Amino acid sequence: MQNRIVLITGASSGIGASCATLFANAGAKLILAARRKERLEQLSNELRQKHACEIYLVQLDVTSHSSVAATLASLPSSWSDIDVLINNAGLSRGLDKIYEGDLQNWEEMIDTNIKGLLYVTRSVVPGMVSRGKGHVVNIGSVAGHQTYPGGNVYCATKAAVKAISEGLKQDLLGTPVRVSSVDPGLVETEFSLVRFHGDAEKANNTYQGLTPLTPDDIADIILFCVTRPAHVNINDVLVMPTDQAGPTLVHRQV
Ligand code: NDP
Ligand code: 8X3
Repeated sequence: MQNRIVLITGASSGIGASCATLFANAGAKLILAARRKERLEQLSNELRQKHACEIYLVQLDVTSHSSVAATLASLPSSWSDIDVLINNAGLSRGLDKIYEGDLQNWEEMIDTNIKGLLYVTRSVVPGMVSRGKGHVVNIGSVAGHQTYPGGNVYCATKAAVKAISEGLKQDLLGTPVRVSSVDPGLVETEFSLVRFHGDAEKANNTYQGLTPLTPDDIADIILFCVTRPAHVNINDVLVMPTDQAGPTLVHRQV
């Protein structure tokens, strides 16, 4: 990864922040994107001290097509040739039945997980094609493989990510640009806190009595995917905790 330029969306927390740490350790140059700039600044200060790595921060809301297009088009020339795009920014909101669902929650999930991922991809991939190198890693989910009760719209967004990863791979056939989807089960991050709008008790219950994956586990898999030889494309990795066998099939110690 030495001197490779890696753009990570949603780098202010969880899986994205772990990717920043592991890729910095591997010698990459990092473009870190998220809405919470102060979080990115704190992370980049820590990484610069530990790894002396080069980091470029962008405050970015992936749901805004105009901001995504303008921000990525105006990267300094020394940062514009992105080698690896990690489309990680995403969220879930609520666990309501569809017929009782909150439209604002739906809009936010669809705008972030599907449209945001598409906007960033649309801005970055043409450069990869014209330079003849690049790797896109989309963060899907077990939720994109199997729908669970209350997951409805979130699961639909991750099923869309699965379809987009497959479609992008097909569209890039004949170019050297690679596409991988990394699809985790339960990972302990701020994900559940966001899903339950800051209700820490509900969020903690998600991981009660089991050993969840850590964000570093996922970052490690992403790093593995992008460091295979150029002729190897890992299409999809479905990864769960040992204590999980499906979205709702979980072993908890009581
Ligand atoms: P976190 O809540 O810890 O991190 C989510 C990240 O996404 C934050 O950095 C947040 O940054 C960013 N983000 C959210 N909305 C936007 C936006 N509009 N624009 C830019 N960045 C945004 O959760 P995770 O690390 O767990 O989630 C990362 C990805 O992993 C998501 O796509 C999620 O769906 C997926 N995933 C998570 C699993 C889990 O169990 N945790 C399992 C399977 C998949 P900020 O708020 O600063 O903008
Ligand atoms: C996150 C995993 O099972 O909570 O995508 O939806 S799950």
